[in-house]
Amino acid sequence: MEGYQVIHEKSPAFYTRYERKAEMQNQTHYCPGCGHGVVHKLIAEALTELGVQDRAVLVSPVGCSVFAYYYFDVGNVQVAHGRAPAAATALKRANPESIVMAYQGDGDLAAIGTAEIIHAANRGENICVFFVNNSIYGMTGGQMAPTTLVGQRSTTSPWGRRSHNEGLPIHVCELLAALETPTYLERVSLHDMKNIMKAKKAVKKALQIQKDGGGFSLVEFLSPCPTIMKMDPVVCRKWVGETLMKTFPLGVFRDHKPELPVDAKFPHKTIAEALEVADGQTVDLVPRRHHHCRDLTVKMAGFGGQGILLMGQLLAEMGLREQMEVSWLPSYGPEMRSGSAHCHVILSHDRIGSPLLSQPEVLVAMNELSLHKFGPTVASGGLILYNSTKLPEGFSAPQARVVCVPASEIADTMGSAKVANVVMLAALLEETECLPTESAIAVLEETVKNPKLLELDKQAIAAGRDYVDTQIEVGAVSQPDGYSY
Ligand SMILES: Cc1ncc(C[n+]2csc(CCOP(=O)(O)OP(=O)(O)O)c2C)c(N)n1
Repeated sequence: MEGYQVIHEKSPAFYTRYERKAEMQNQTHYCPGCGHGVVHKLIAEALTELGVQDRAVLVSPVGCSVFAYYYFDVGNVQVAHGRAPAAATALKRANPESIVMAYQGDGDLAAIGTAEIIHAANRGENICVFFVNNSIYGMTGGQMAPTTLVGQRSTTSPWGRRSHNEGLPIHVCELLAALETPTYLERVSLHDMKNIMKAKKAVKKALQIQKDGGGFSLVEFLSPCPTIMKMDPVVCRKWVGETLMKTFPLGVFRDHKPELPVDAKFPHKTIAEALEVADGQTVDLVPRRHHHCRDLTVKMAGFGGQGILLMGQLLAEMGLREQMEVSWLPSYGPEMRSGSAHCHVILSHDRIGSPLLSQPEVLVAMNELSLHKFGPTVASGGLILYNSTKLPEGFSAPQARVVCVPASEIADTMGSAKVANVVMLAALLEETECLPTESAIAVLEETVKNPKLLELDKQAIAAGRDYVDTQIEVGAVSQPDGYSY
């Protein structure tokens, strides 16, 4: 048209080039006519228009959209099948200022992930869920989905879905609308331009709600999947508008912020509200006692029965007592006793992004196996505490200071092998000075109810501390430049 110039440009919320495959740097992996590409475009445009790209996090699912992280220039997390709402919950709670989106297909959300979506919606999490309902499992070649229509053929319902045998299609918006907590639920369709523009409005609205701290929203997109439906893309769009839409009527199923009862003891309805009291300002709810506490990341490892997990719990409890941010991530071996057990503990003055440690500053190795397995992972300048009088032959960790503390032997001389973990905990406190020993005593007094055992634990604390104090450098086989402990 004269006087008009059509400009095709990609939203800045997409990467300029897609790194997935060298020959596909200008295109996504989606089939022609697939709805995922359209939904991607709508989300990207909305992120840009709302100015939230730099704090957006997309949780991509298992399904055809598993590679969304190759396209969106935002924080990206790809999760196990169906778990996007759970991961999105954690991301949002850890970083309330972020804009978190769970992106899911119908197999992902309404089959394997049914529990996650219902509970996230029921908690009223302040996240957006973008739910692409193409009525079929696309990525795996066309199995029946919970949203497959009655009579619709799939590889697992070659005769067509039968309600008496496979049940009726699940209506996700209607199901979630039975809960009191969601704020916004809308079903839109991608079958023509007019509806795509409506879908864009819905995406933007959901993101705006989250930006305003408004709670849980879900937008369901009726979407074409021409490849699996073995249809021409144009025919498939028509099928969405004429057939899919009959079973899944479009509409807004919820559009108001729920009024939830306020707990008198905790006047903020959500953690996010507690942290962002006004105008996005973050306030500390409790004054913090930081002065004598040190940030630390610790991996504790040994075999089941050595009290590894309890040792980690005690350290985390101590951090909590000192009003630090803490996390404790346990991992159990398959057996109860003698299997491997380890845990990760983080003590921090700032909020903790992830409880998982790939390079701990400190390793507490309660047996030889753990020393060999995890010793090399200790960060440069870190510390290894090993439960023995000497290191096994051939072991080396040149990046860390290594100190042998015969915690089991010390515990044996005290008459109870069980307190080796407490001896080692005391050695850790003394070596790192991360938290005051009094804090350990206070935590033990709170948690150990048996007076005899408490007395033994207190002795174990003293023994571990004394061992380190009097035997400084004993067993330190290496102390590289720049070590921190
Ligand atoms: C735990 C687990 N179970 C099953 C699978 C196989 N699987 C991969 S994608 C998929 C279905 C995806 O369908 P949908 O969520 O509708 O997304 P679409 O591919 O249609 O976009 C399944 C069952 C898997 N990867 N992991």
